[in-house]
Amino acid sequence: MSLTENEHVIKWVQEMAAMTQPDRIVWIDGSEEQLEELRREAMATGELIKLNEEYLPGCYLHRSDPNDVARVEDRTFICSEKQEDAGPTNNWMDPKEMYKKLRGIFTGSMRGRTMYVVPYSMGVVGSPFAKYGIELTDSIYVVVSMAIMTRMGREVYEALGDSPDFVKGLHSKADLDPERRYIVHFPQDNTIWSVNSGYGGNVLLGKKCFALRIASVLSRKEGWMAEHMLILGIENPRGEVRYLAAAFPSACGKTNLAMLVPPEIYRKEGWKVWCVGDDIAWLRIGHDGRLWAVNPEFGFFGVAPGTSEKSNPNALAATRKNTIFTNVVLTADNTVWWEGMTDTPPRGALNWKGEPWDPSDGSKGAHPNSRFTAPALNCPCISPEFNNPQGVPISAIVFGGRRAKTAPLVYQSRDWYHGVFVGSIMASETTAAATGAVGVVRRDPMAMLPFCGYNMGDYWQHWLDMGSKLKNPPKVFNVNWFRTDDQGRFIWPGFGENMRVLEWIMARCFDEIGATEATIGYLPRPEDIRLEGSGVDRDTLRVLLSVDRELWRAECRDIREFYEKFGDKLPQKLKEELEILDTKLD
Ligand code: OXD
Ligand code: MN
Repeated sequence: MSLTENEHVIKWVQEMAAMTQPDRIVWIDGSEEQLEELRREAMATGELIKLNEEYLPGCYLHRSDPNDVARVEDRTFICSEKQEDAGPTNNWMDPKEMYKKLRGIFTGSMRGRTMYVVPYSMGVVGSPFAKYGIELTDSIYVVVSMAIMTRMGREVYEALGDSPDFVKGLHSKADLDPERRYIVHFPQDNTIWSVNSGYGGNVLLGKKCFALRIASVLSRKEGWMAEHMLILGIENPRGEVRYLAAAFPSACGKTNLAMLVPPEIYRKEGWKVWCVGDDIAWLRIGHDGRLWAVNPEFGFFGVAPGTSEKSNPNALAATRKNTIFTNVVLTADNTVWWEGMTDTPPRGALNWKGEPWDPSDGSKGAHPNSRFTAPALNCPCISPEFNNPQGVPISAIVFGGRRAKTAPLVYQSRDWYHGVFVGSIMASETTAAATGAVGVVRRDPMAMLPFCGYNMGDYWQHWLDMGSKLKNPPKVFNVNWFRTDDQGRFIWPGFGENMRVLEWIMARCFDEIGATEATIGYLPRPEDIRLEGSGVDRDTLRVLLSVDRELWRAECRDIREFYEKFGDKLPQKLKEELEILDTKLD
């Protein structure tokens, strides 16, 4: 029986059911009893495996199809009415044509299955930031994962009332055919259709699809921002908590930074770090003219390999109960393991495909993109403001990437507009972890390249416009934890030691410390970054803060080439910033 009288919801569910033809429709109410019944059903079919209740209470393992283990950017589309509104960095197809193609695939795709109707909120239900969505899916894995990743359940219908203002998500695993896999966004219809995948990033539609791609379009229309950013609070020994939001491309340590453990000398002085979010930030202008942020999600969908007691004890602790693991190793005592969790792989375990695994043959036990889906409230350093419907005030925006030589450890932009330029030229060098050439520079503006639901040129203009509306904009910084020496070894220790850089950033935001003006922006004076206990000496810090003109001239040429893709959508202001940089380098 339907849980709402909202005629827009009912009509749409009927239409989608007429197309996909499920045997039955189940309306998800968010209750623990209903979820428990679904988990039991999924255990009976092998879709979920119950883990050791003593060590991992309420935890399950899920294995995705081996051909379906990651987001598929080449099969992800933004079907705006006009191609130029999707821009040069998105796949596009005429929406009419795409609907026709997808109707062909969805027709009868749920035959013999159940369609679950999943109401969810991105943000605290009823908060000024909140947006609502309904996902129709034929996957129990999706239902139970959405219950972790979002605020899900019948209260969403109460908040929605009879409004048509909800994001319509349709997902079917269909037959998991990679050739007919599509992740498609229709921004003008607030609609997402995802088919032939069961992998989280493609099918938990509240996350990348709604909270970034669709929300980026809505936020431009409505005057706010949807960003691929972590949010963290830094509490100083005086008890003041100051917040920053930070964007990094993948494989740059975003989750580790979001849950940073300060070095011992800082902890002794009373410094603390609070995690508000690890992946997505929605930002609005507050009455005070500052930018305020919420994390619209309710859980973490984190990469498992590399997560350990040493690298990220907070993330590990978050996964110790009520968590779903995907594509990790199953040990003989029914717990989980992945590369980098401990030094010694378990014996007698099954690999991510469920096959007996012999670590000595050199194969990986967990898939490199294996994941945990964990409740945010499990995290020991979750911010007391996590559920604050007003969000937290942002003092700093931090961009970053992985650069061996070019970018210094940290620099500050001259103002908001220069900061937008710094975000627009974000880039990362490829690592040996991925296939393809190592050290190739890949531009990923604001870490939004795969997530911006409209033309990136318009997106930059929106950033510039937001600055004009902010009486008190955050200061904008760029960091690089990945400078190397001539042997290719990292010279900055990273992880918790990054606290030393965050301290400088916050001091700059509150005018508590000076800086040196350089060609690319403001740099720390070497004596202003605290080094006691870091293992880094002042001379090394000088190297970390150095700016090589020749490399930056080459960088300017590369940026110019990248910018050319955007034609007349490239904001004039960014062109000017590039000219200023070019001139300063001469
Ligand atoms: C993620 C991603 O999964 O950015 O968060 O790919
Ligand atoms: Mn992400």
